Amino acid sequence: MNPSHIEHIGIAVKSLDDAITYYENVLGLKCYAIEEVKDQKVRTAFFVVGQTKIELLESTDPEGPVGKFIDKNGEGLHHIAFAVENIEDCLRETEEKGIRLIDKIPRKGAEGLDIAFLHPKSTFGVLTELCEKK
Ligand code: CMX
Repeated sequence: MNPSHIEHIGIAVKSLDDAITYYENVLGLKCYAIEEVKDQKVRTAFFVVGQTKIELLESTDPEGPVGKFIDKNGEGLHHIAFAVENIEDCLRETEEKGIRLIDKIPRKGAEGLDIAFLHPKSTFGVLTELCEKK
């Protein structure tokens, strides 16, 4: 798979506005985009740090993945996303190696990237996302 870099780190928050204030006023980062991803039931806010982004995730539905995560764990680190090339090949190889896929076929995520998730029960407890900019 050989990812080129960590594309982003996803952080689940209760309030996008409150969390943006922290990232801007304390860390001095600038939120450059807010986007709703309807099929994932989240609103996202993005910051750049070097080659990596921080993606804040606010749930728009308690039954969505982030809503359920916060209900169970509270706010915090939700997933890590690796930038890859040929995401379809990566998924096929990953499945052949016995890793459980959440998405067998890539779908469109925030910022128009092709994305797919690997199940945290197969990846040592870390929800893992592969993403490709096409
Ligand atoms: N990190 C680590 N473990 C997680 C997790 C996470 N983010 N989310 C859930 N889990 C664990 C749970 O703790 C639970 O573990 P136990 O069985 O030991 O209690 C197990 O996975 C099952 O969790 P669940 O609460 O029953 O939830 P579901 O099985 O319904 O869903 C998951 C879990 C990972 C399959 C689902 O959240 C999913 O499909 N995630 C991928 C999509 C996503 O997260 N979208 C939001 C971001 C979108 C974006 O970035 O644009």
